[in-house]
Amino acid sequence: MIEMRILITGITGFVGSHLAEYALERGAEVFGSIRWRSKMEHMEPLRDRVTLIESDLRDLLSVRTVLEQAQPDYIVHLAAQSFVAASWQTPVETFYTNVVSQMHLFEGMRQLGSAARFLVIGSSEEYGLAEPDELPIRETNPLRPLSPYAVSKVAQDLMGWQYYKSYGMHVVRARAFNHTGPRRGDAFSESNFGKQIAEMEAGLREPVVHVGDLKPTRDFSDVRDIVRGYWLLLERGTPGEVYNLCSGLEWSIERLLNFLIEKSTLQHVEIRQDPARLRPSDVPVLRGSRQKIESSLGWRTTIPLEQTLTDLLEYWRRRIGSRPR
Ligand code: A2R
Repeated sequence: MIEMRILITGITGFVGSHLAEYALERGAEVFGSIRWRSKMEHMEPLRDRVTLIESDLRDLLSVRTVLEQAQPDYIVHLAAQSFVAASWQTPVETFYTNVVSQMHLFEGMRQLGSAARFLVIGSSEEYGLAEPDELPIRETNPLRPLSPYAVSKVAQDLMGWQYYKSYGMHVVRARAFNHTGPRRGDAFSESNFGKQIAEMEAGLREPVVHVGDLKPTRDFSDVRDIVRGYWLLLERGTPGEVYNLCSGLEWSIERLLNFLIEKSTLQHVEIRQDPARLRPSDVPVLRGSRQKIESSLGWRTTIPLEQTLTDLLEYWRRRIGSRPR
């Protein structure tokens, strides 16, 4: 078997660390771009098995150096300002990080004549406002982004299409719906709830969960299913095409929270809304159609969300438990 060389930008993040693990299991040689100040926590267990390259994705020369060193067959561009809520405070930074870094990768590839397969990481947030009669959301649905983050993802997605069309580059576009699991950043609601609950169980905070809007519904998958889907898209996705990755199931944020509370050892928990956690405009409903990727490539989610959330809570319990008091 030929050993694939994969370059993962954003390898230190939530998805990046899971993808690196999966790629290693598949026998790939894994390269990751990092920043000098990147948090290395998720990299510790993998450190001896991956090659980390310090770089600045906002600098074309630096990106070229990464490409030259990694000589990748596959590139997955996960580096991003990944948090929707933060994008309201930092719209320019969000756009610049997400969009310009991808353009540098494409331009670097062109300059070096790289024939690598490139996976663009889009998001269900690109669909934004979906009317009830437009559900489940297919790849052909209109894009009505409702946040600076969502606009940056639309730009990344359409840039992928343009580089495929203009230069014949092997670009596949993924639109991943929400995904979670162990190592999810604590800025994200479900992970934040898990962390708060684990801290309450450890007696580190009063039994009050601080929440934002609990009404929106989302289509959640397990991150371990998502990275398997990403790998499949690199192997067998049709260049230029876009694919939803989703479970097709809808959970409200409230249901997620209640599930985590039920899983906890706590007798009574107060739920308190924190106005700072509300957004200027939020997407009310996201439920995807997984028909395209399932019928063309045979991918579907395998891990029920109940299992994912249980693993997420366990992750926080382990972390909180090991914290010095
Ligand atoms: O913050 P760091 O240095 O540990 O690296 C994060 C990286 N990142 C950047 N890398 C280079 N230049 C930047 N300006 C920059 N800003 C952030 O992106 C980290 O390795 C990664 C983001 O990790 P998470 O926040 O955990 O995001 P997650 O959930 O892994 O999202 C991966 C992709 C993104 O495209 C999302 O927009 C999408 O999936 O949902």
